Amino acid sequence: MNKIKLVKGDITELAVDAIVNAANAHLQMGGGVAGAILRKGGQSIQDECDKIGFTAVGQTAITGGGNLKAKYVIHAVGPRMGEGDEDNKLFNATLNSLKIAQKQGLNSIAFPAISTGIFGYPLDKCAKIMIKTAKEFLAKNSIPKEVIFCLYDDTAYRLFKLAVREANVK
Ligand code: AR6
Repeated sequence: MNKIKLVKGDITELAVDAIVNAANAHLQMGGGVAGAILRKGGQSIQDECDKIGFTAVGQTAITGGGNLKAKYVIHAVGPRMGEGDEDNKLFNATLNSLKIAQKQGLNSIAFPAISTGIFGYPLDKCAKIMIKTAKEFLAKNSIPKEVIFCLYDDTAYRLFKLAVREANVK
């Protein structure tokens, strides 16, 4: 059965088919998750991003995983707080990551809490939207089999745990 799992820690350490990068529309890997991916995965990931160029907010692009344990990186462009229509854009960024994983036949995908760092989106709302989106996708689709949410600190972990409970995910 396909399922949702929560872990605490550094997403760049996960040996999954794909980790999701909290990207910007120009696919320039800056700080936060993107910076950690670039440091550990290497320049080849940024080079692939440069070839792709622009990706609109709510959309995704996929590259190899470079030196990471993950085979691929899915670059999901989340909203910047204040730009408008943030909830819907975060929903789309999550949904399109799942869709691209499905299209590539990837069994396991790990998400960070998209937009909740440098982009300033509130963690509690992020948890609700991302968990609900994943739950609904998994109910209708058999791939990916496992969706992991990798949370960086205790607060994020607690809020995602709460969202899972509220969404009644087993
Ligand atoms: N593993 C898991 N989660 C992490 C890690 C990590 N190694 N590092 C940070 N987080 P952010 P955004 C958490 O800022 O808000 C970059 O410059 C962090 O605590 O990575 O979408 C990009 O290039 C937070 O909860 O992403 C973009 O320009 C969450 O991951 C921009 O930042 C997301 O924080 C994207 O900003």
